[in-house]
Amino acid sequence: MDRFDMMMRAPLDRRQMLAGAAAMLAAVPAGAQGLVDLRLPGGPSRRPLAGGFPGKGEMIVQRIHPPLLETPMEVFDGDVFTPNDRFFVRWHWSDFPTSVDAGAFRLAVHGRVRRPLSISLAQLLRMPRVELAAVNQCSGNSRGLFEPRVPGAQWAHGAMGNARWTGVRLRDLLDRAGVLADAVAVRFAGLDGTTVEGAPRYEKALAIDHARDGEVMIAFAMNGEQLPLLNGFPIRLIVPGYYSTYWIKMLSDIEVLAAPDDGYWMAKAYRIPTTPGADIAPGTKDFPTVPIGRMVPRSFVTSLREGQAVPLRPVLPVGGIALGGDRGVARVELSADGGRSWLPTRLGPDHGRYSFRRWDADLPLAGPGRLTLMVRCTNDAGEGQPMKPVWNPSGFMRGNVEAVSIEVRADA
Ligand SMILES: Nc1nc2c(c(=O)[nH]1)N[C@H]1C(S)=C(S)[C@@H](COP(=O)(O)O)O[C@H]1N2
Ligand SMILES: [Mo]
Repeated sequence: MDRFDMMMRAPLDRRQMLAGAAAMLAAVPAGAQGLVDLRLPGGPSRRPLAGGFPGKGEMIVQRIHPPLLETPMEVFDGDVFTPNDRFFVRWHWSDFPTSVDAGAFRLAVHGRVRRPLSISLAQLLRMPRVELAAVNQCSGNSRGLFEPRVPGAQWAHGAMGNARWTGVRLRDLLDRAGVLADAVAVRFAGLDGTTVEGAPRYEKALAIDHARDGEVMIAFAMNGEQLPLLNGFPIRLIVPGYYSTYWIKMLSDIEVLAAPDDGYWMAKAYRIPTTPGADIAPGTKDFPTVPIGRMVPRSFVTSLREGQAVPLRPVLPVGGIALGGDRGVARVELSADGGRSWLPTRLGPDHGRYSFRRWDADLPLAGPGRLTLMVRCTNDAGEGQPMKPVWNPSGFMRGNVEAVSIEVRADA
């Protein structure tokens, strides 16, 4: 028996109970530790910072019903792997189980297959395992920075996180079920229902070749531990390089389809303009769309926060994280003059093409005054980050160069 068997065996006997579930569903937990200013340009910008959500440390509370919890930016400065208890949370409907009986749990595989399956966690744990580092990022991460403002969760940059995922290949499971020749797509759903009569449950689909690419996986562990319930205990789908709208949590149903999924969440929601970068002019009507897919390169300063004062010294250490989208990070550059000149940075260890990568640089300081730092990532396909933000009515796929202003003080 290895450590994952041990880890999952505990909840096979005991339910993973949510002691704090009542607190979560009541109001901002009594443990509200204050307010954080997300510096959003288009509306109220302060949010409560609170601990007390099940399995979670201090988080930025965007919403309670359903829970939308954002990771504070300084967490990303600690490690390229986001701790499970600080990992962001997003649900579409509040109707998800507050406890899951791991012993009774089954994952169904059905539809266009020769042998429909009902898989227990114990069976899943006996299958060949894979491990992969990958960033889970909401399509609407940084939406709160869109100008003009768009409706939806007003996230700053913390609707993302990076973890080491352990699980089984989706392909292996599909091969066991025996996919029929007429299969074109695979649809996924979790244990969550809806809270509105007649509303569509949350479901997403992948094209059959994508589902069978050997990288898409079903994870039962995150950073070596079982998944926090709010992040999808006992298992979730991992779609490396793709926005997390596809990363179905509490995955319980896999249906192989003979036609593309025409359900609400594929046909109506999570669609982007077909233009480069999903960029259109505000107010544009009736533009063609496609389902959102791969992520774009991004990079962030995490060692300094907006408005921070630093003492004048010859060289200022600056650091942060980058992701290449669906490719590895080739280089990260730093500018302190509004993007006119760029300095190379040192890259930290490479944890694979889908992971965050640490970068660090030594910035020479000329004297006191205000400095605007900008950072840009180029991935190993040569794709970089534009200076100008994109705009679309859903607030998806922000990927432009971000800026942080600091104050260099002779007297600080
Ligand atoms: N079952 C289920 N899975 C889901 C969702 C959901 O509402 N229900 N939301 C998706 C979206 S849009 C996001 S951003 C991620 C969030 O993952 P996290 O809460 O683990 O950070 O879950 C995805 N998987
Ligand atoms: Mo999302």
